[in-house]
Amino acid sequence: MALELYYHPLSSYCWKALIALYETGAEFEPILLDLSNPEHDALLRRLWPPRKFPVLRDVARDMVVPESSTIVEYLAQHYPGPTDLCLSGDPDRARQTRLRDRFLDLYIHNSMQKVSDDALRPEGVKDPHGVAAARTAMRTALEALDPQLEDRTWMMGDVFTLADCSAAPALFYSDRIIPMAGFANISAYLERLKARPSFARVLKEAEPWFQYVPF
Ligand SMILES: N[C@@H](CCC(=O)N[C@@H](CS)C(=O)NCC(=O)O)C(=O)O
Repeated sequence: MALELYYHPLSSYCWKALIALYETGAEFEPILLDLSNPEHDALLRRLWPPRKFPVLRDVARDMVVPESSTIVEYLAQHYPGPTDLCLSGDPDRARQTRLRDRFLDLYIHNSMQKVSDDALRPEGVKDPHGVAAARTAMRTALEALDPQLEDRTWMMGDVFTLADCSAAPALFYSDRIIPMAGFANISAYLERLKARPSFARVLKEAEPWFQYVPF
């Protein structure tokens, strides 16, 4: 198989890569990493020293591609499917897509991660100030995002893009922290995302693992 995805089925950033893989229809071998296993831990460190997944390995092109946004861009460039995920034919729209991707990752997804990571910390080493700041950042970002979605199906309008690959996991898990029911447009958008076949498949495959979500 040309492509290998190093991932975990509960990892929100891995979902972003999986959605893009299912959108493009690129064939790949999923390689599940359990980071409590020292061999898997060492393998991920060798692939990408920051030891974060997802990592895509393109055996055919001898390339290791880390970072979820870069993976989506790589797939759009080298394994494109029916959906133009990065709108690369229109530089202005491509930049706006990337800006939305950055906004979702930096202010919603990473804030959600901060809260969920803290839930895994033992008593005595928790970080309540960091968690409060993350919740504030998340709420501020959601309040800014909600009106933008008023009259559009997807983040960039009618076309499903990188920004939607980013939004799906970020909003799905954030809903457990700040209910999206408080944001009418985001809430309706999240339902559209869940019904999108690529994301519905990711969720179905993650189902057996949901019991391990710590928050
Ligand atoms: N900026 C990275 C973030 C990746 C990331 O945070 N991955 C998490 C899982 S969602 C991870 O590898 N966690 C393992 C750990 O930190 O132990 C990306 O976009 O891929």
